[in-house]
Amino acid sequence: VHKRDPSKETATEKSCFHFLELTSRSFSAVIQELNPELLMPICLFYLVLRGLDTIEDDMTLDIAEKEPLLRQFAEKMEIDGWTFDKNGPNEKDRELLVHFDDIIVELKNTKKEYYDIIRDITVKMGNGMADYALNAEMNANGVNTIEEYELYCHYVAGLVGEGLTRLFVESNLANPQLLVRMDLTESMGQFLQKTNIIRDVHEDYLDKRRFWPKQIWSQYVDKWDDMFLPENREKALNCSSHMVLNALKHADDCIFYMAGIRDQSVFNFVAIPQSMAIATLELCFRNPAIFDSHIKITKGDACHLMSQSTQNLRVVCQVFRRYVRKIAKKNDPRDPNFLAISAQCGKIEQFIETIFPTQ
Ligand code: PS7
Ligand code: MN
Ligand code: MN
Ligand code: MN
Ligand code: MN
Ligand code: MN
Repeated sequence: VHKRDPSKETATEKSCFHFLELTSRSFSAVIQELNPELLMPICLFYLVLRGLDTIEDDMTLDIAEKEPLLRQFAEKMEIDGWTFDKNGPNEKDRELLVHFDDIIVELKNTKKEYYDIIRDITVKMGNGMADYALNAEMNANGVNTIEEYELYCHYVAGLVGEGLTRLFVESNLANPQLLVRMDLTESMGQFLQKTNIIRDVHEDYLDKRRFWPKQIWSQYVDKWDDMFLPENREKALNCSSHMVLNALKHADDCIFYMAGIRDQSVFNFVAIPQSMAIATLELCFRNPAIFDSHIKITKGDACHLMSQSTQNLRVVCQVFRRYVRKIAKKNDPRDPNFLAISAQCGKIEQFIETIFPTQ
């Protein structure tokens, strides 16, 4: 197991790890245990994207300022001493942007091969976020079609996966074949982001943001606000099942992707968030609490998932199977999505069975 060595770290490296711990819920620990070759590049990749997301999430920032900042973020991160401390952002992670000069120092010490990947993804994500922020501002109604929903998830998570896979292959820690199966990488990001969007529906509603596509929710309610009325709980739950079903279609690909990882520290890094996601999806499934609070898996469950996701693919598949079975058990025959969910759960179980037959 790899360990950081703080006695060999520069002041700006220490600062980067400080902001990593400050801003990440689950990523901080796994990043710090990464193979030394990728430790700093992925820490910086995380901090750059966290900076971008802090700007995207700041709903008090005027769109006239937000849009160009998102589009030009990759240029800002090349300017020595650049920070964002004038009058914002108002997000909880603003400290990171106030001290962004430290991240810039370390970005300049990064191997060109890695830096170019980080920069390329930052350009694409910043422009994608800007497009969606502008659209939400102009139409005041968020995402319409499933295609738009998945394109948003591509910008904020599929692209993260692309950058990470390129870093893993560049450093020889993953099978280069993963580069010709970018659809698998895309699924890794889509699965995490869709789970986040399902779980955060209430928090996003309070921020006047909507990521659930109209194409799906309009099958259950007439107006988005109606989703949150207590008298519509049954309709809202059926709608959330539809969203969970849509997320579950990525599960097979995620398992297949993880089979292509060669390094144990990289395996842990990719598997932990995926296990947390399937557990979170199960927690959200047919859970009315998502419509009025912020729900999270328990510390105990998270601990258990961590230890299981740091072994091997067989154990991670057992985790997936356990949660898929819990979803199948909770599935309600009165839900219009019942049959499709039942079939999808069966499909995932079958897929796991073909990789690891039970006898
Ligand atoms: C570079 C490790 C492993 C092939 C900050 C990890 C927001 C779910 O939506 O703020 O604002 O509520 O809770 C992580 C694929 C990305 C996708 C993405 C960068 C996995 C900025 C994580 C993480 C690809 C854009 C949660 C996607 O943030 O979300 C590194 C392979 C950041 C991964 C955002 C979302 C992360 C997320 P929201 P959160
Ligand atoms: Mn965001
Ligand atoms: Mn965010
Ligand atoms: Mn500073
Ligand atoms: Mn969210
Ligand atoms: Mn959240």
